[in-house]
Amino acid sequence: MNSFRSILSRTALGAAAGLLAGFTALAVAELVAGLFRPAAGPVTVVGGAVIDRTPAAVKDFAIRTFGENDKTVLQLGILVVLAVIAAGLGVLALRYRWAGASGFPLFGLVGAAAALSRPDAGGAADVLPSLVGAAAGAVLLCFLAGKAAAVSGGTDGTGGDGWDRRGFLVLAGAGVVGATSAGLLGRYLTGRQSQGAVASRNTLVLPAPTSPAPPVPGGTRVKAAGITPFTTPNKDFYRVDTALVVPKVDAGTWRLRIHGTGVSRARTFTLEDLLARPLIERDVTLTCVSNEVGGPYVGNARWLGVRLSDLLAECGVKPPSKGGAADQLVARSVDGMTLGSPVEDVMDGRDAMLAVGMNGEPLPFDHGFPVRMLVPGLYGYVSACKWIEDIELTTFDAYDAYWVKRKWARRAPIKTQSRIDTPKPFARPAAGTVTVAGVAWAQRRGITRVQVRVDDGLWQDADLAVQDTVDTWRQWSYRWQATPGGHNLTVRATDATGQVQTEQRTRTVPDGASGWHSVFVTVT
Ligand SMILES: Nc1nc2c(c(=O)[nH]1)N[C@H]1C(S)=C(S)[C@@H](COP(=O)(O)O)O[C@H]1N2
Ligand SMILES: [Mo]
Repeated sequence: MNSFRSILSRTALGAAAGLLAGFTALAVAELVAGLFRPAAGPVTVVGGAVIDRTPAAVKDFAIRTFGENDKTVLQLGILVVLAVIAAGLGVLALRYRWAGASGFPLFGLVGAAAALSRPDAGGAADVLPSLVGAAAGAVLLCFLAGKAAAVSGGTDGTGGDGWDRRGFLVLAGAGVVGATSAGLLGRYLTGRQSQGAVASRNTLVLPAPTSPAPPVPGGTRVKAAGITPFTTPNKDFYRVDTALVVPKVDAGTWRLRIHGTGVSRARTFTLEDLLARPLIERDVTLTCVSNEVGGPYVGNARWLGVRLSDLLAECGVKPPSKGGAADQLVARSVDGMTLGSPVEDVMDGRDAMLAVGMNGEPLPFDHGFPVRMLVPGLYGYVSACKWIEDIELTTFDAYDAYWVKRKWARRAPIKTQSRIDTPKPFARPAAGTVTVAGVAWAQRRGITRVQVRVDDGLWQDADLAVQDTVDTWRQWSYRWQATPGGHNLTVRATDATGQVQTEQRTRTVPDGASGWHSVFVTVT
């Protein structure tokens, strides 16, 4: 009898079998990944492949909407899609066992293709987790579908044959327990592989700089509640990258290769090599090209590192202005990311460095341990390669780096920007004196003036805090005599070349947002 209830319970049974098989597939894949290649778990590689293919506009939307949770949202989305598909395959498998189960290998192939398409793909180990996981899921689904078919074969859908029902439940229960242990074991193995890296970071002692940063001058910090601290603590420093699994690199086995066009003496450096060299320490404000006007993707830290131009000069590299053959330096990370910087900028005397320290400690893993690149004045995506392992000298004509292939500009100096940190949008301050304060930046040029405008009034000069260096942001404040009602506060900065921050609003794509930051408040 195909009563509605029996169809319903058959469907539920099939969906449960599919979900269990899907869960098992992922858990087994996790185990295989843990054994052979942690970065090749199916959700990680599919997520990575999605990120690689995300158009600039969608990426910006994701960053805008989900902020730094964008990666979690992506992975949850993938899991939900997989769950729905697995449940569907389970329902299908009750009727057409092989058709339903063969869906799994199909998705295994999708996972394997995604893995191979990742820039850091290395071969067989990359496809293994998806393929083995899918095979496990398919086999389990065949079994379960057989059992479930027998269970739901009863006349009224309640299952006439007690043994089969018990058999199904036992098998399903064993599946849950087995898959969960496999998944946990995989996670454990992945964690163990990074223990060497964690230990190498814990035991790393950073040498003192040969050229210390001058102390931050008195008066650099504005005293106003709600203003961004002048130095961004590491834990609060924004993070922008494509890595779903943060690379854990062992400092002991880390190498950096410098080679390519115009490199007369190609070399490979160990971390010890770098630490034995003179180290510079500098305050530098790093900015992301995806930062909207008023956005949070900017931070200032005290970095310790090796001067990059010295290293390049030793390898025989000359900037184009001195007859060098390469105009682009392509930095490559252990996860296959590529970032291209102008050789001229890197060698023009600014403090471009291979950084090993951030605010007095080794780089955090999130920020590129053991070594990252940093070029004052350039947006992160054209300069700040984290987990760097290779520097290739080439030309802009010959090679487009990762983001350039995705519609972002080849060259991207940081635009002059200013931001109101306090009051916050839609704040309700009391009438009287209200401190308006924030930060402004124009790395390499420096900030010479910040002005605030209330509604459509005249531009008023804000008080500038003391400038640390031209490579750092500068704090400012303005004492506003606030009158009751709704008001719009707007800020603009002028850099040391005399250029006033443009009012013209542009989007972040292709070379960074421009326009003025405004905040609406209601004075009570
Ligand atoms: N390996 C790697 N390096 C990278 C990126 C990345 O995705 N992968 N993102 C870049 C971008 S877009 C920026 S803005 C900076 C951000 O550095 P942070 O996360 O330490 O703030 O890192 C850069 N370096
Ligand atoms: Mo960025």
